[in-house]
Amino acid sequence: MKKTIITMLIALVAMTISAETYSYLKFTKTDNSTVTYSVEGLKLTYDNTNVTITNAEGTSKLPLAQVKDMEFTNDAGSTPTFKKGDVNMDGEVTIADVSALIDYLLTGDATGIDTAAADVNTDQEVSIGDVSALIDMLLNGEA
Ligand SMILES: [Ca+2]
Ligand SMILES: [Ca+2]
Repeated sequence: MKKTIITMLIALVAMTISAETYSYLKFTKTDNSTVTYSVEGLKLTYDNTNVTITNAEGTSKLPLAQVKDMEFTNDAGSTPTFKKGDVNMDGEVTIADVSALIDYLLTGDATGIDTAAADVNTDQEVSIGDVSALIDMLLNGEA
């Protein structure tokens, strides 16, 4: 039921994007953290699992189950905590993120997982390929 409401909410926002005069689209997650996206070039798509946010800065995904609210705003708010490869959202990319990513792939449990950050090779899906990409990041000192 909740998912249906969120889906309708997103559909509504997607329809009204062309009429907006705001600079940012802010998502509030179920843990009350927020992510803010510039509306420049903004495009929203969604499926049963994720909402995909594309704008001039790139593409991110949010699990629908984590979306509590979304609104347009002119306030950039807190800097998004998104960091590629920081799967467990502790602010740094370490071997623990490889472990968290593998756990997520095995269990499908996204609790405590940033699935946008987990798409390390940015092919729009979280898969075993991202484990390799994440390990490469760590080995190459790019983390
Ligand atoms: Ca981490
Ligand atoms: Ca990927």
